[in-house]
Amino acid sequence: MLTREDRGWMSSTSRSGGQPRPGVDKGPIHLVEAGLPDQLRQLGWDVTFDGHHQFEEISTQDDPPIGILKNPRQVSKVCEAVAQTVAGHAKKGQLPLTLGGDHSLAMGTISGTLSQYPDACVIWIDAHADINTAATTDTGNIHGMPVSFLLGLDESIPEFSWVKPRLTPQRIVYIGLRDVDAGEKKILRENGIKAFSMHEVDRYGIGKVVEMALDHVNPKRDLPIHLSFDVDALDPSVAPSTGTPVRGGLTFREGHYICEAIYETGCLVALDLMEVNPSLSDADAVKQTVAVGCSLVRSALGETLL
Ligand code: Z70
Ligand code: MN
Ligand code: MN
Ligand code: MN
Repeated sequence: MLTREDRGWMSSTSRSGGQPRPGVDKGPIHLVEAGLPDQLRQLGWDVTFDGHHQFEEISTQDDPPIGILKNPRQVSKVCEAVAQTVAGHAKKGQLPLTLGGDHSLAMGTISGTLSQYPDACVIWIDAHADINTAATTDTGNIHGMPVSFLLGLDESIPEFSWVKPRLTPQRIVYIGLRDVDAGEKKILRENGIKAFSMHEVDRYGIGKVVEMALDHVNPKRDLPIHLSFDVDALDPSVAPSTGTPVRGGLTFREGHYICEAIYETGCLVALDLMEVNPSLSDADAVKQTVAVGCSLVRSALGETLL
């Protein structure tokens, strides 16, 4: 497992085709300009920042909807490129940190992680389950669908056939859910996928929830962990600058506790921070959201309170 002496690798993916609101592609630039690379160096990480991947060679033109799925070819190609990049860095023993961008990118990051660590488990922190299929999506926004492609639940779209379903329903767990579509609830139930909604966070407290989540996907605490954190899991009062804020979310400390507890396992091999959208609110809200985003990443990479 990685320690602080290992090299960290940071990348940002400035793409937003998986959702309709402009600006989420600018999230990473703000996180980096706020000083995240140096903050991680101060924690002892040897950070290599790859630069802001724009994937300019991947066109946003000539990409008509498939069914109601928006920008399907563009999203697929960007994710495939991200998967190769993440896999390449993981192969070298680096810990890939991917800043989004919208959450469809997790198809790429998690595929990349699984190619190097086939037994990895995924901890998905989000207000949403992002598990719609082409048959269940109401919006056609692919950022609401990455988990279904990762699990191989939707094989109807050839553009996403490169996503080899190496993730199994027992190897993913959710924390923070509170805005789940009816079709998604059915998919979660039918596949026996474990999810801790805000209801469970209220009932048990975040400490117990993280312990139960880890007991489910990683009972012996010996499997590699990919943490995929959608900033909209946090309450909008904590992280306002995101495309789909949903009230009743995680507090500042609950979000940080999750990151700290996962770091403490020593099993973290890859990290995503997604859906920071600086264009959706005033400057103070952006500053607050970016600061929280940086601080979540620091917590997941070993910052302690004492
Ligand atoms: C809805 C859909 C979603 C993030 C919104 C919303 C999905 N279930 N995900 N914001 N991050 O469009 O499928
Ligand atoms: Mn690189
Ligand atoms: Mn999400
Ligand atoms: Mn979300």
